[in-house]
Amino acid sequence: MKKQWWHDKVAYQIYPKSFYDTNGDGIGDLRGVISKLDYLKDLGIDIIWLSPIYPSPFADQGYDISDYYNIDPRFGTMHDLEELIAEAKKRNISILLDLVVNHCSDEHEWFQKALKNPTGEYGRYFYIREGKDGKEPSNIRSYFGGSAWEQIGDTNLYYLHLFHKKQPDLNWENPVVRKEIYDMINWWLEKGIAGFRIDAIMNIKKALPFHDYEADREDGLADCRAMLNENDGVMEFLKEMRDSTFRRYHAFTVGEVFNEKKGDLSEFIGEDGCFSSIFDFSQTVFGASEKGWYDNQPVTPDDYRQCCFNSQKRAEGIGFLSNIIENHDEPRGVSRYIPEGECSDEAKKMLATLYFLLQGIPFIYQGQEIGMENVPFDSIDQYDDVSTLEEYRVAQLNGLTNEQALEAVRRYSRDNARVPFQWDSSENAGFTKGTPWLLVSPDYPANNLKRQFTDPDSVFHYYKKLIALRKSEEYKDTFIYGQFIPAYTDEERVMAYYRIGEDQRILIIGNFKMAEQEIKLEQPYRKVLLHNYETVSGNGTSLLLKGYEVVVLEL
Ligand code: TEU
Ligand code: CA
Repeated sequence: MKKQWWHDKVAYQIYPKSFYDTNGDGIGDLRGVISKLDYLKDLGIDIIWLSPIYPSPFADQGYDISDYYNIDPRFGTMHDLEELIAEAKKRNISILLDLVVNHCSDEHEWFQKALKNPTGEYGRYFYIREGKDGKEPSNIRSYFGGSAWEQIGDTNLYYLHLFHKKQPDLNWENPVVRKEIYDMINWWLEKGIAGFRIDAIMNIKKALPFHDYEADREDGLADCRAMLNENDGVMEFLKEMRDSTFRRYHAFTVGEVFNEKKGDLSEFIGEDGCFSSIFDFSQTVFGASEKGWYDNQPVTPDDYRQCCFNSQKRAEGIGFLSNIIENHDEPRGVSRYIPEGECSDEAKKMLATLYFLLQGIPFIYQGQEIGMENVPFDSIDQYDDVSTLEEYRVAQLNGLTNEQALEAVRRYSRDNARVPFQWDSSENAGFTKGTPWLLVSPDYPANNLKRQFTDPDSVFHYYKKLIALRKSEEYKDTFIYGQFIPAYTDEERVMAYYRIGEDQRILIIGNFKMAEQEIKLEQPYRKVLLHNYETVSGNGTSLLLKGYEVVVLEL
């Protein structure tokens, strides 16, 4: 595989609104990010992905952009962003922005002009269609619930929004729109950012002409994915975008790609692929029900292992996936993948090790490095996230009591990951001197960075060691380019694999349960590279793993 500058990097996602607030308005800001650069450098981070910081009405927390060329005043100024890029560069850290171009905000100038003249030049920037017999042009459902079509005033015209009604979809079939987007991307790359995380990008290609699909719920609508699955040709847009923008700058791009078709992976992340990488979402979509969150099936340790191993196989020899346990759209990984009641510091360290040493680019989501867990919200009114509110309604509609519906959204709400970062034990977890925009998780007095900093056995210090190991001169080649081979797959609730380099053989093994587990080694080990307990038990040829013990061994 041809080596690329991003292959050996460790990335960190910042959700700016909840990272660190410097002016007391309760909202995290760019100066907050600047002030924590040394912290991130010390942790071992090379790449920072910032969730959207552009002007936005915040109908979907900044993923509804009203001006692609500016910074929302709540986050700061363009000068702050330039300073952030420059300060990051001094520390050898690259900045990625979030590229949200499937849709913009309904408050974007383009859409405002389109509303004034829906059949004119700007009308063609969007998907505007006539209604059918006084109803929507087709029966597709938006991701956030309800029809994906919104009526324009009292006309017979409707515009398409696959997400919130304040997020009208941009018409990628229109070459003028594509040119606007590519110009904007290049403008940002010129500013010195290293690339982008690319939002919801598989949605840009619609199956035209629009038509009805078989309804899949009682609302008579069909999941919009039925429409998306029907089309071909997204790759033409993606390659055109790459050639007009990223490729010219040697930019790093990571696509939010959910449903690439079998065999397509090399077109996405191969040497001539449209992106540098795409996220591996196989664990996050596992067990997801078409009916809604209330019907999702939990991911067992063996399912988790299977998802990771399948993805490793799928990408083998093709390219680098980006590996995560969580992001701003998902519950906390430690609350999701570690079975209920078993979430200890040891278990958190084990999960960290198991995903981090897979082949690919590891991403850490803010707070993950201190083991932040899901939040015990105790009322639906405490949630802000649009998709949480919709899933609560769907659960109620399907006969769940309010308490059961709350229980269901508590497991999956995006707000689990969106609450403020827990810096210390002072009021509001040290996140703000004002009133935080979203509840602070009540566990912050016990779990916060300051406390973990002083404890050498903390999850935080473990993450530092894990990152350092992956980047160490001695082992990095094996962790980055070494072959991946599953191990001990017959053992239940054991997740283990080898990474094999030129003349190194490393075993990563985790006991994904409370009970002890004996493991026969294929050969005696030479060295313990990382471990979440003080001592390794067993004799030279076997290991006796304690509950949630993980160990990285050089054989
Ligand atoms: O998410 C795209 C996405 O496909 C959604 O299905 C998302 O996983 C779902 O809403 C979770 O409930 C991206 C962003 O990451 C997300 O924050 C935005 O809301 C969305 O695009 C629209 O821009
Ligand atoms: Ca602020």
